[in-house]
Amino acid sequence: DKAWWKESVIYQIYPRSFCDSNGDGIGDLPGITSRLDYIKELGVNVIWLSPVYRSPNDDNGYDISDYQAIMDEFGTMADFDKLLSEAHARGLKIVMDLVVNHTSDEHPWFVESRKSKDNPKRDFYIWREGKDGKEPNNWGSSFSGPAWTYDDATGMYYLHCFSPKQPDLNWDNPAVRQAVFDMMTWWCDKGIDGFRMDVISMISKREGLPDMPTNGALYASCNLGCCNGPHVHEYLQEMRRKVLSHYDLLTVGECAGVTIDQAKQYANAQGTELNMVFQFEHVDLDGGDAVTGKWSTRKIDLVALKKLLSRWQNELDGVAWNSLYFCNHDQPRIVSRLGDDSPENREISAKCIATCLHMMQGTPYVYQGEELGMTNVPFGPIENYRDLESINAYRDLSARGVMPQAELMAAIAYKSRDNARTPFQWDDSPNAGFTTGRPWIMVNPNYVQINAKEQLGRADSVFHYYQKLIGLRRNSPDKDLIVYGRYDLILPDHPQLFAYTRTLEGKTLLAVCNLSGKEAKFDLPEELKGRKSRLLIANWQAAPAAPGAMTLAPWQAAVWVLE
Ligand code: GLO
Repeated sequence: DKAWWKESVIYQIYPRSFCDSNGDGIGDLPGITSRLDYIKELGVNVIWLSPVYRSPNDDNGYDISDYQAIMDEFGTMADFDKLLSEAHARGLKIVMDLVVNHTSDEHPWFVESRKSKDNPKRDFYIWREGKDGKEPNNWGSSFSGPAWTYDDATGMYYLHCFSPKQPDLNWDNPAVRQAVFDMMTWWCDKGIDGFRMDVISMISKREGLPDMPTNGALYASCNLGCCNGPHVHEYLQEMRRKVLSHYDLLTVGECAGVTIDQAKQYANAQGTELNMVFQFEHVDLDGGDAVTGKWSTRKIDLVALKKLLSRWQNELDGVAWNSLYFCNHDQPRIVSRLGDDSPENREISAKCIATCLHMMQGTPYVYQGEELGMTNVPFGPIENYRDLESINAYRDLSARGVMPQAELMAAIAYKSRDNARTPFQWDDSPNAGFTTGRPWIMVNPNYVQINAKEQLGRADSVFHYYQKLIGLRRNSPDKDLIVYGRYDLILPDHPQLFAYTRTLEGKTLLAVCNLSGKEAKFDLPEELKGRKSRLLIANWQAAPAAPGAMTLAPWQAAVWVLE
């Protein structure tokens, strides 16, 4: 079935780093409002805002102390209402981040909960007695250390899958679910257009909170005890009935640990839960082992990536719906990760990666700066990082001597979430035009070369290439083919080319992307020969009007339509 959220392209904003209007070095809501025309020009129709709620900022707003107030540094509720109406006036929808696996420890619910064992809010969180003077089980936090913190007031431990300042809510308590649903309803009544649900696959913990395998690490990953737990689908169906079904929303669940089979349920075409999920398998392809976790400089294997994404494409077709993403506020920059961020190849490889992703079936997400080919950041010493995941990993892994120091720093430089969080590069003025003050995190020094102003003024920029890709999907004669066409991988074992077709009602789209720094030979498969063809988009001038036997230069990508 057709749906507007299947035909959308989403632009993710990390408000802290997008645009600062008042010179305090921190991005804010009026800053975003002042840049809506830029977003409109890119051609997307939806904005996803990372959290803008009141927060002590232990995890940059993913630790919320008041769901119905705006973070002081970002402005006021009046600023939010203005942003919403200005966006709507431009035909842009606003999707909010919904962070309800946990709250801040400064949320009034937790402030009450920790006071006494019989406090009415006690069961809003997950409290347990210690075991033999230690934590109640062996689960570890995603941000290093144990997933439990001892609280003096009552002599018990509370569970936190993330930082100790992010206590997990107890979703088994119907009062918690109702409180969350009421809050969501309040936002929906304000007129927002959807929710991106933070780690929503983790809300239902395994019965009895049992020890889980550590696989040689200090703690068992809390994902094992929390992801896709026994009641998660039941709770999401309840959310659908009580809230989501009353509005016309885009919903996407961030689903750590989700498999294809589970995604078929979360994002089922009957619409009983969510529209789509963010899966992690493809961004986990360059991880380390159970001990080092994500901290590794290993490169993504292209053949593995192709097979994996193709499986998601084929298996969800008709029964669920895919999201398409390489970048977000938790991922390093894709041009540095999968492409080549050297001055010679940065733009062409960024365009090649974009082509490959945007011509697939699913709803594409563009993360701020991705459309400029923004790169990873030469942070240098650990003092220049701001992200608690990176800082904790540095402390923990170096104290335990898990890897040589140089290797650890290289892995953090390559994988840190801060790579995505440096200020948006607006122009080549000081601080990249992001702020007139001192930015809360360093600016990537390459802003002098890589910035929006320069790219808006140049026809062959990465920005204009994204604009074209988005335009093809949003409003072109080939729109339905791009949005709904069936996906088939070709040349599955080719080590350089990511090539596939999309088919709908006798039309075939062919995408050929040389995701490598070497020339690659391509020949048209027999079954596609002899058809009338036209070039849809390519990242080099002399791309042929019809695909045939050819040699693609490094990072070349092109898309044709065969009728
Ligand atoms: C990814 C989130 C991340 C938050 C975490 C805790 O997992 O997007 O940024 O730090 O979920 O809320």
